[in-house]
Amino acid sequence: MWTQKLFDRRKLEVAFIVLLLTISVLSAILPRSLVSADTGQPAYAPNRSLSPTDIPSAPSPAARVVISLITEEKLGQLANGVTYDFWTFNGTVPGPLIRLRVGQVVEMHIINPPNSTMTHSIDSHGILGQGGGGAYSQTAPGNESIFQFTAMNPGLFLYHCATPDIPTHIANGMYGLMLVEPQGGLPKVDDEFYIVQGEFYTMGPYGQPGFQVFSYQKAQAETPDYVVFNGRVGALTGNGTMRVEVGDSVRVFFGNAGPNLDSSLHIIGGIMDRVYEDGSLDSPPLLEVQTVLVPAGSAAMVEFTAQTPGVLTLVDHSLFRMHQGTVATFTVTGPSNPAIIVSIKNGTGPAPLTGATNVTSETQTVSSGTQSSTNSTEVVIENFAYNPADITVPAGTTVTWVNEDAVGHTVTEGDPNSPKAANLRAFDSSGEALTGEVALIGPGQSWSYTFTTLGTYEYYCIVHPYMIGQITVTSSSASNSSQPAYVNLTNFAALGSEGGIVALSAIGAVILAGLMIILARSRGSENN
Ligand SMILES: [Cu+2]
Repeated sequence: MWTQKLFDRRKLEVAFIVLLLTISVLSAILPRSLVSADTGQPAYAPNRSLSPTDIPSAPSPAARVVISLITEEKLGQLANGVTYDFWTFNGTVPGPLIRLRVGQVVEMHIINPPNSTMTHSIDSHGILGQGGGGAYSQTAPGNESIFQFTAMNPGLFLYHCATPDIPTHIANGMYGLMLVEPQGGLPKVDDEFYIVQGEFYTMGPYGQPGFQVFSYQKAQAETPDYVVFNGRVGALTGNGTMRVEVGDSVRVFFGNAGPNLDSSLHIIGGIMDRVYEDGSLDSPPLLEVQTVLVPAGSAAMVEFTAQTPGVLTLVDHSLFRMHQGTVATFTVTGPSNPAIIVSIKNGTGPAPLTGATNVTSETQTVSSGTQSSTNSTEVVIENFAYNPADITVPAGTTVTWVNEDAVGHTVTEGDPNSPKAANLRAFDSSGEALTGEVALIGPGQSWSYTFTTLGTYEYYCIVHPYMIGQITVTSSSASNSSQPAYVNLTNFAALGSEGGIVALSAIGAVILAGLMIILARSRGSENN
């Protein structure tokens, strides 16, 4: 009886030790690049981002106009897989661009639907009077307020909800711009765009999938998770890019709703010909401007000319905010202009064979198939961008992405604004279709893919959907028709994880030793 009991006890101990060893080994070998993702039911909600081209082309010529704004609380997308309960004017972030002429009399209707959970209102920085209209427009759910004002001053003005807690209403998306054109109107330009920057404060960190609720604490601490243009990560990149042609005169109505951060508006690759600081349209503009400060609660009208084809990137030059979504792009098409810029030698191609670079020395590519590729090229992932972002390769080319950033990325086929289901992607470094998890190409790691099917492929990074790239695969006499449709050449080289393995193993050993001592003691006391 006693022997039987001891025997059971030992069996239990052995099982327990095996379990602990298994856990230790597993924790050491599991790649740290495995992160959970929203792979089950992707959070879906309508896109509430207002298109930057959704603006009236000219103010109404009428001496008196009627404007209706509906204050709607709407579920929408804050980023891919991230939903948020926006508070809006007319269901979008930003609200509509209100375009007036100076001297115009405006009858303003604020309509708050019955299903709203709170009172809403409007304060426009272009309206004179208490609260900028806020004192005249506090509107309970199911009610309507109407007031009349005269647009006394020309300018580009921010408007926002002015119901307590006012900053909370702004932080949830209730803002837009009111343009009051001067006598004679604005000069005609080829393209106009409407962009408003705003912060979002969520309980979960940037990119955490699913529904996110507002964090009052983070808003009070002024530590946003998202800093976005037009209410959504990636709203103005990828399919949302603003398209212009070489030679176009471009005007941007830019607002900064805050509620906390100032914006250092900058166009990478462009120089702003004219900047109307603080939205002051009667003042002479600043000429030839690199970066303009747009304080929270203000606006700027900027004009530039698209001079060369390519991508111009609009950012807040407090650049780490790019990692929070603060990126927009202009795609400029048309003839190149070598008088302005021309490449003499481009060093971004594959490293020469003789050059011992440490870029790729720490990664190892293991072929899982029999295909032998004659062509290969490299795309570097750096500063949250694919470089070069747009390549054309002959069929049969193996493209290797080398991640030189300090964080992980993916190379995922599709458009981040309308992502494909994992199993429909032509290529995807994340392996999500197979594992249900998003594995990242970690810092220093690389991922390769051989392209054999002709076509143009857009791709992006799942965790930073403003990172976009494009590959065009052209026919090639050298391409071999017997090649498989694709060969996945992958190795997540565990660069720098040796320390992690040692640490994890050490922790496992300490826990194991501790538990064995406890078990031995308890058995000892039992034997006594
Ligand atoms: Cu409100």
